[in-house]
Formats: sequence, structure tokens, C-alpha cells
Amino acid sequence: MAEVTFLADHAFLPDGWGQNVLIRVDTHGIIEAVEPNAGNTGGAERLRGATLPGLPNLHSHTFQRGMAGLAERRGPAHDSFWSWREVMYRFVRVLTPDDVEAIAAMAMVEMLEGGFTSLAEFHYLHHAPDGAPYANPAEIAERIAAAAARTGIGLTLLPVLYTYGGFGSQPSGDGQRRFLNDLGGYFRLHEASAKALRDLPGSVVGVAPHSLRAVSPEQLNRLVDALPDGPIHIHIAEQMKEVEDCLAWCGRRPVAWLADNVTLSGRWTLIHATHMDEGEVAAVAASGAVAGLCPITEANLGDGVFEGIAFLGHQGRIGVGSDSNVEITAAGELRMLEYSQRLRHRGRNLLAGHEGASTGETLYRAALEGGRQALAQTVGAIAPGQRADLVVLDTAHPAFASGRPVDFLDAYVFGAGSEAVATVIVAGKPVVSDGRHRGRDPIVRRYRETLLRIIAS
Ligand code: NGQ
Ligand code: ZN
Repeated sequence: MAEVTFLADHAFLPDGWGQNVLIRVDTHGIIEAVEPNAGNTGGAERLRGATLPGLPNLHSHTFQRGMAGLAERRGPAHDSFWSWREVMYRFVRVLTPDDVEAIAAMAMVEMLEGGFTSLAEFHYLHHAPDGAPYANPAEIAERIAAAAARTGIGLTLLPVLYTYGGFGSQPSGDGQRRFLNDLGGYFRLHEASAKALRDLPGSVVGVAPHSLRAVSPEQLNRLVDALPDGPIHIHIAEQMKEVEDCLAWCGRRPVAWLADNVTLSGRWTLIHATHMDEGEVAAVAASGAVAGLCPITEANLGDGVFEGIAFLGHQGRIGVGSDSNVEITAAGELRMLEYSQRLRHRGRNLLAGHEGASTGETLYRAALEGGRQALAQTVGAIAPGQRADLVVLDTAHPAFASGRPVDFLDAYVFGAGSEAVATVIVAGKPVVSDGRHRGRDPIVRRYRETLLRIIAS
């Protein structure tokens, strides 16, 4: 890549909105210099509208994009997270590696168009449909890396350890066959996954015990000791049944058990962490771990409402993820996060922190910082040394009619959403223009063919 210089009408900088901001990007896609109120702008590429640091998407299972809209029909008994999971297991049964790649590419296109510039993929679909390992343990991990390379999204790949079917090392079920590894298998997968990312600039490999349901305490400790680098993500306390089963198993709630049994730190991201009592909220916030919130999926699955006010009150770190990818929108995740609090507490601007603060800006900033930490990538700010991941909003959208930068993030989060996303740049390279990913058409075509074949089978 050649060096490139952008000139942003408005840019969201670490200390607030700047005007006429020159952003110089080096040949590796890293920001070299940022200069507000620039005078000499010769040769710079103009970014009209409002330029944000792109938001990291800290939790996704891209294959689940293929089920969007296919699990919303009422079943024979009470529909819940657990009945949805059975539908998901049936979907998983038929996916080939080619299918996974086609669906992942589609989801990544939509992420970029929806304002996400990087992604932590929580990847647990490892084996053939009958559960037999592929000759290459990273067969499917390579497909995810290929989709990231093709679409241009920044990837943190989290190969998942999944061994058991429930608390107390219960046997796994048939629907989980494609996910399973023992620790030895996991270490081989992890190594092969790291190799699969070798040619993907800026990518990161992390560690992901699926949940306290799927790994044993011994495995969890050996995993953390044996792999001292990279972020660690775990699903936790998403459903009340999970809390009840954990209490029955060990007498402690999931988050409390985890806080007692591992050293929580900035390396950790706790996905969902929906059901926490006051002590758990305080412990996670104090640890520096990120709460990885997936508000649209949590609403879709009927999980419950995150302890947002208390957690932010303790200066807890948050980020957002698109998880099941039923709808893919960065602004929409932040909106749902705030709206769930409003519905529950019957108030407004509940996560803004202090009088006069913008809710959209507060949440966007928090999700940049939490996202950067969760992905362990050098992203999330328009500042020297950071990767040039930029989302340019079209301020000609009616939601921005006030024209005042102080309103821009509220207009984006609450007014316009993804409709305002005009240009998206990853590592200095434009991947979305006029709201459309540059490689969209063939990816959509292949996605449609894939879905039709899956539905016919
Ligand atoms: C997953 N998804 O791994 O895809 C989970 C469901 C489970 C969400 N939790 C399966 N949203 O947790 O057992
Ligand atoms: Zn998940």
C-alpha cells in the first residue's frame, strides 16, 4: 500500500471533535500523524461528513448469520434460548467448510457496512458433521481467515475449547459433535489457527473456553497457564438456567465462581455477563475485564437485561458484539443497550454518566476502548500509532440536520444507524463506498446459492 493522507471535515479524536483534520497513514495502514485545523491540504483525500474510529465487534459466530430470520417461528412448546439452540444445532449439522466461508464473508460485508471495522470471531465449529476431525485442524478456521482477507475486516480469531455438555463435566450431546476437543486437540487447533492467520496483517489469535458448561475447572486453569498470550473470552451467565445449574453444581453463581477461580484481568472478556449480583458487578469492574455485551442477540434470545447502570457506575469496561448476527449494526447494538435500560428502569439517558453528557458519545467511546482491549488490536482511536480504521458518516442524512458535532453520535446511534455509514476504511484502505462494500455482489450471490442449498437439504 502507498502512503495516503485523508482530510476529514470532522473527526472524532480522543479529546473530542476536530475540524479539517489531516490523517496521514503509512504504508502499513497505521496512522502516522493527525493534524486538526489543517492549512495545507494539497493532495489529501477528502472525507466529507463525520469520521469516527471504526467500532470493534467483540463477539460473533459468523455462521449464525445464515439462520437470521429462520428461527422466529413458534415451536410446539415454550420457545426459549434452549429451543433456539436446538434449531442452531440442526443448522450446524449440514454446513460444509465452503458454506461456512460463504456465510462468513456475507456477515463480514454486513459488519463493515454496519460500522464495524474489526471482529473477534468466537469460533467453535471445528469438525466434520459426524464429529470426525478434518485432516487439517484449522480447516474451518482457514475459511474464516479467508473471508476476513477477502472482505478486509480486521480479525481476532478465538479458537474455542468445548469438551462437555453441562456443569460438572457432563457428557456432550449429539448436536455438539462438531465442536468438541480435549486439551491436546485444542492445543493443536490453536497452533494451526495461529498459522492460518500468518498472512493476515494485524490479526490476533486468542483463547476461548466456550463457557463454564463446556470446560472443566482443570481445563480452564491449564488453558490459561499454557497460553499466556492473547485475549481470553468466555460466555458467562447469559441465561437464568445457567446461573441455577451453576449454583446446583458448586454453590456459587457463574461470575462469582470465575472471579474466585481464575485471575480476572484486562486479558479477559466476559461475554454477556447478564446475570450478576452486586458483588459480581463490583468484582468484574474492579478486575479490568471487559463485559462483552451483545444487546440485539440478548434481546432476540430472551436472555435478560445487563446490569448496565451499576456496572458503569463502578467504571466497568464494556464493548459490543453482534453474536448471532440476526441483525448486524454497530449503532444498533449501542441503541439496544441503552433502550433495554430505559425499558427496565423507566428512565432516559441512563448510561450517559453525568449531566450534560451525550448518551451516544459516552457509549461509543466506551465500546471503542472495551473493543480495543477485547480484540487486543491497536485500533479504536484516530491517533498516531493506531491502525487507520475509519467510519465516515454522511452528515447529509436528515438525522444530522442540527449540523452540530456535539450531536453527531446521538444522531448516529439513535437517529440514523447504519443508514448513515457512507465510507469505511480499514488499515487505510477503503472497503465500503456509498454505503456498499466494494466486493458485495459476488459475495451476496454465493451466499444466496449457499442458503438455497442448505434449505433444500
Ligand atoms: C453459542 N450463543 O455458542 O453460539 C451460544 C449458544 C451455548 C449464545 N450464547 C450456545 N448467544 O451457549 O451453549
Ligand atoms: Zn456467543
